[in-house]
Amino acid sequence: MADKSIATDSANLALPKSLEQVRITSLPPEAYYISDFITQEEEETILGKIASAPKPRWKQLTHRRLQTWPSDLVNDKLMDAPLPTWLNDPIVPRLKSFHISPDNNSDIFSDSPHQRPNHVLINEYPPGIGIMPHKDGAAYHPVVCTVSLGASLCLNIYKPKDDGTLEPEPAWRILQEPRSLLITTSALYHDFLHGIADVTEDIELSGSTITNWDLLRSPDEFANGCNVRKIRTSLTYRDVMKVSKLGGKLGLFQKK
Ligand SMILES: O=C(O)CCC(=O)C(=O)O
Repeated sequence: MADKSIATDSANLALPKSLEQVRITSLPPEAYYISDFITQEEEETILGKIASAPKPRWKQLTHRRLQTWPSDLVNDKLMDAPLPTWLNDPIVPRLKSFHISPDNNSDIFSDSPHQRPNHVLINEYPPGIGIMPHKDGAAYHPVVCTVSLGASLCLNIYKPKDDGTLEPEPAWRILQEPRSLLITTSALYHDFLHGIADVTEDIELSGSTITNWDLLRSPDEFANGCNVRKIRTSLTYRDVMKVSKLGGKLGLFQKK
């Protein structure tokens, strides 16, 4: 790995020089997986910040809770406000540091309206809890960067059938380890659905069932074919297309 990789900042991580090196080649275009995107220390710091957020920051759903930063969308629009520093640094500069390929110096957000993610959704999944298959919709530029914290789980990718219903079984499964980054974009964003099963164990894990197996940090950890779920928290970074400047000026929708 050392000859193909470069540490892009002071965190001493062996990050890829270009995303092409970490493309999940068996998936429709495009998805990328970087197993060591943040350090253990960075993971602990972010989890600490999430835990110490004021209680009203949490939105409690039936089985899952979430935080939205800097605020919820209103009619698909974001009130202009910066991300808090602990969500911006080191993650956003690191996302912007990857070239798409050796002959394309653009970064993954070069074509997005604000050239960077302006919104982060924090989802907390206890064991047994997932999220229904869905598409992310038109509010966002079609680049999704998901940082996983705390534990591993499988993200399922579903093909819609011609009649609009779903195949019952996922077409692909992506295993996301703690501290990893998954980027999904293009056809994978527009044409396929993603979801997380409500299970306490991800089973039948192997090189033939997990589409990013070759890119995992620790495939040996799943050598028995099983991942026992623990609390997994995800940070979903996206660029919301429509931003209202008024909110920032008036200080609206900015919870502390
Ligand atoms: O937590 C994840 O990895 C997926 C989150 C997701 O699909 C969403 O928030 O739309």
